Amino acid sequence: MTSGSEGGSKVLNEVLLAGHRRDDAPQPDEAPRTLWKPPAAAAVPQSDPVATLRAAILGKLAYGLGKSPATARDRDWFAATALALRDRVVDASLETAPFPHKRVYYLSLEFLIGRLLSDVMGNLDLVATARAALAGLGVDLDAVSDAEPDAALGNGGLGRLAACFMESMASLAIPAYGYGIRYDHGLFRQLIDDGVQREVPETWLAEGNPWEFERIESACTVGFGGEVAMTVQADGSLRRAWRPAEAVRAVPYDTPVVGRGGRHVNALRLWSARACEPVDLARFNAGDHVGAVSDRARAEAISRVLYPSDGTPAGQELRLRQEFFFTSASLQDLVRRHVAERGDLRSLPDHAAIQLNDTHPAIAVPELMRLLVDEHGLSWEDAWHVTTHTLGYTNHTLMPEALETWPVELMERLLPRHMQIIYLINWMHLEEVSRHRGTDAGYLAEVSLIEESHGKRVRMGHLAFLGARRVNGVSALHTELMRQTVFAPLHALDTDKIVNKTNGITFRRWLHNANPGLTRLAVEAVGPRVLDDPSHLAGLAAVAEDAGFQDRYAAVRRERKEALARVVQDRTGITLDPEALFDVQIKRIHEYKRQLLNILETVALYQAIKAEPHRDWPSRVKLFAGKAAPSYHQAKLIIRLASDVAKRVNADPDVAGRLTVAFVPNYSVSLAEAIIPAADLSEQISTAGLEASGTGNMKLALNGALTIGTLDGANIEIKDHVGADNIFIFGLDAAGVQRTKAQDGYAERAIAASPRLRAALDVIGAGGFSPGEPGRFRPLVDELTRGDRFLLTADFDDYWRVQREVDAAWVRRRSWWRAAILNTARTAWFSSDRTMREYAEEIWRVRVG
Ligand code: 26V
Repeated sequence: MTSGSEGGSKVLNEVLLAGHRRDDAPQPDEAPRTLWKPPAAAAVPQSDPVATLRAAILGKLAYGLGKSPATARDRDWFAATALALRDRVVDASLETAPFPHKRVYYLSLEFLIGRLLSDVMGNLDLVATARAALAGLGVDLDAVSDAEPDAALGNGGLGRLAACFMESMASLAIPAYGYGIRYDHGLFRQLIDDGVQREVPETWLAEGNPWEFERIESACTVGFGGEVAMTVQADGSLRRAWRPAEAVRAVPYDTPVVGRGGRHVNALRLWSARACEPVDLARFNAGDHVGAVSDRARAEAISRVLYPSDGTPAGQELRLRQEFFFTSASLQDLVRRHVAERGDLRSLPDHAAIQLNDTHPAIAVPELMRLLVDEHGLSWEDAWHVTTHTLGYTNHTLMPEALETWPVELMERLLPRHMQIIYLINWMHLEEVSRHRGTDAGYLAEVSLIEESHGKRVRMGHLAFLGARRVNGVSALHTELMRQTVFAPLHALDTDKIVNKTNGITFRRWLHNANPGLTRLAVEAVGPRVLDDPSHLAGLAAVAEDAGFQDRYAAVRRERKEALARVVQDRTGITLDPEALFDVQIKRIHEYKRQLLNILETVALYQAIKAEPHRDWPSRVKLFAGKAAPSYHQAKLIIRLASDVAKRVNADPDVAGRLTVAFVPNYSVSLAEAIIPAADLSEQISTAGLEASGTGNMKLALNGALTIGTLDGANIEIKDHVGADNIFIFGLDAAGVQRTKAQDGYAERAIAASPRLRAALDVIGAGGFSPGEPGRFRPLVDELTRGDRFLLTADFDDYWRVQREVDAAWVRRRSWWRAAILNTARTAWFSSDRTMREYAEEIWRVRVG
C-alpha cells in the first residue's frame, strides 16, 4: 500500500468495520479492535513465508472480498486463501512455456473435481505455511478447507477420471487444456428421507468461485438449427454453408490446474452459455416482459444443470445441445489458436491431440470436418486426414443401454450440416468396406453409422471410432471385450486401432492429501522421493511384516476410522465402533454394481448371527454410499432397502457389537476422501464383464483396504499387482457369466440350491424389513427370481463363502496388516501419471515434461 492510499484505506476500514461482528467469528490475535488494516505487502519480509502468505490472505480478504477478520466466516477465509494461492498459481503459469510444440485437448462433458484448496496447497508445497498463516489469525485451516464447496461437475467414474487426468497432466508438464461445461448446478444433493432418496439442486457457485477467470474476450458463437445454403464458387465447385437459425454465446471460464511443485500450469476451460441478446427490446416495449427474455432462458438453459443420468441416454434435445455446445466452442477455440500460432490447419495433427472422453463429444467428428471444409476451405480429403490424425476416443462402457445414439430426425433439425457430413462419411466408409469385404448386407448394417432397427439413429460410438486415430478401453479386460463384442465388426477393419489404457488415479489427492498419516509413514519408511515417484512405495514390502510398522499403520487407520465415525454419527445418527472391520461399498447405485448382493449377504449374516448368537462373530460395519439416477426406480429401491435393513439391524440387541449397517447420504468426492482412508474392506463386486474399469477400487487398495471382488475391470490388474493372497476374489468370470446367461432358469436353480439365499430373499420379500409396507421390496426380489440379469443368485454362495474367509483373515490381525501394507506397496502402477504417460506416448505422441 502506498502512502497516497492511506486516506482512502481509512474510509474503506470504516466501511469494512461497519459490518456486524459475529459472535462466533474468530478473534484474530493481531487485529486491533477498532481500526483494522491489512498489512502492506511491502512491509512484510520476503524471507518469512508464513507472514508473506498471511499478508496476502488479509489483503484478499479486504480488497477482494471487502471484509475484515472480525466479520469473516470460514467461507470468507476460504475465498481469501484461494485468491492468495491463485496469485501464486498465476505466477507459476507465467513460467509455463506459452508456446509448446504440441498440446492435448481433453474434451469431457464431466469434470468431477471436488475441492481444489488442498490440491493447490499440496502441489505448491504450502500446506504447513497456510496452516501457520491462518493459525496466526486464529483461523483453523481444516475448517477453512471444509468451507469450500465441491465442484461436482460429473456423475461418477468418468468425470472423476477426467479430473485425475488433468492433475496428472499438469504434474507431468504435458501442455493441456481440459474443455467442458461450467454447469451452474452440478450433481444434485442427495437427501435421504426415511430411506427415500430426494434430489435437491446443488449450488456450488452461490457465493462465487475464487479459482476461475472469466475470459469474455475469448467467447465464441455456437449455432443450432436452420438450414444449409449452397453456393457456386468462381471455379464452379459447390460450397456449403450452414445458416443456423439460433445462436448462443459460449463464454469460457478458466480454472488453472497446477502440477506438483508448481512447475507447470494448465487450464481447465469450462464454457458457460449466454444469450447473444440479453433481452428482446421490441417485445419488452410491447409489454411482453416474460416473452422478452424467453430466448435468453432457452439459450442459458444449456449450461444450467448437469444431467444426472450416469449412462442412461437422456434422449432429450437439451442433452444434445449441451454436447454440441461445448464441443463446437472447444473446437473453434483450438482451431483459432492453431491458426494464430501456425497458420495452416493442415498441420493441426502435429500440434494438437484431441481426446474425446466417451461419445459425449463425438459430434466433434463432423464439427471439425465442417470447420475445416466449410469455414477454412480445406478439401474433404485433407480435412479427413487432419480429423483422423487428431482425434482419439475413449470408451467407458459396453452396456448396450448406455451406448449413445441420436435420432436422425433430431440431428437433422438441430444440426442439419452435421447430418449431411455424417451421411457423407458413412457413404465413403461403406463404399470402402464393400470394396474390401464384399457387400454382405448384415455386415454393412453392423458397421454403418446409422442404426435402422427401431427408427434411424446415429451411432455415436461408431462415429467416434471412425473419426479417431486410436480408440481405447480403460482396463485390459474391457479393451479385450471391446474387440470381441460391440466394436468387433469395426475392429476387423483396422486391428491396430483399439488400444488399452488402464485407468489410474492421482496419488496427490487420493494418498498424499486424503491420507497424510499414511503418507508420513511411507515417507519415513522409504524416503521423500516417494512423493514424486510412487514406484518407491514398493519399498514398503520390506516392512510389511515388521510389527512396529504394522502398529503404526494400524494406528493411522484407527485414527481415520474415528474421524469417519464422527462424520457418520453426524449425518445419520448411527454410532460406529472403530474396532470393527469397516466394510465399504461406495459408488453410484446401479444394478450391475450389485449393491443388492452386498445387502443380501448382510441380511444372511444378520440371520446367521441371530441363529448362532454364541459364535465368535467378528464385529463388522457395513457402509454404503452412492447416488441413484433420479428416475432409476430399482436403484432408489436398493437405497431404501439398505436404509431399512440398517434401521432393523442397528436396533436389534441380538447383533449389537457385531453388525452395524449405515447408508451415508450425499456421496461426493469429499466424502470419498473421508471414507477411503478409513476402509478395511473394499467391495468391488460387479457382474464380471460389466464394470469397464472402476477407479474407487484403486483408491481403496492404495490406502490399504483389502478388496473383495469379482474378476472384472481393473480388479483383475489389481489382483495381478497385489498378489492373489492379498485380495479376495469370488464368483463367475466374464466367460462364466456368458455361459451361465446362456442357460435358461439359472436363477431358479441357484435359489433352490442355496437355503441361505432363499431365507434372505424370503424375509425381504415378505416385508421383514418393511413391516408397514410388506410388498415394498417385491420388485427387487422379483427381478432376482424372474431373470436375474446381473447374476446375483449365481454368485451369492461363493460371495458368502469368501466373506467368511474375510472374517477369518480379520481375526489374524498380523497377517491382515501385512496384506494391507502389501496393497499399498504394490498399487503404484495405478497412478494416473503412468496412465497419462501411456496416452502421451502411444495416443497423443506428445512430449512429457
Ligand atoms: C451407465 C449406465 C446407466 C444405464 C445402465 C447401464 C450403465 C452402464 C454404465 C454406465 C456408465 C457410463 C460411463 C461411465 O461412467 N463409465 C465408467 O467410467 C469409469 C472411468 O473409465 C470406469 O472406471 C467405470 O468402470 C465405468 O463404469
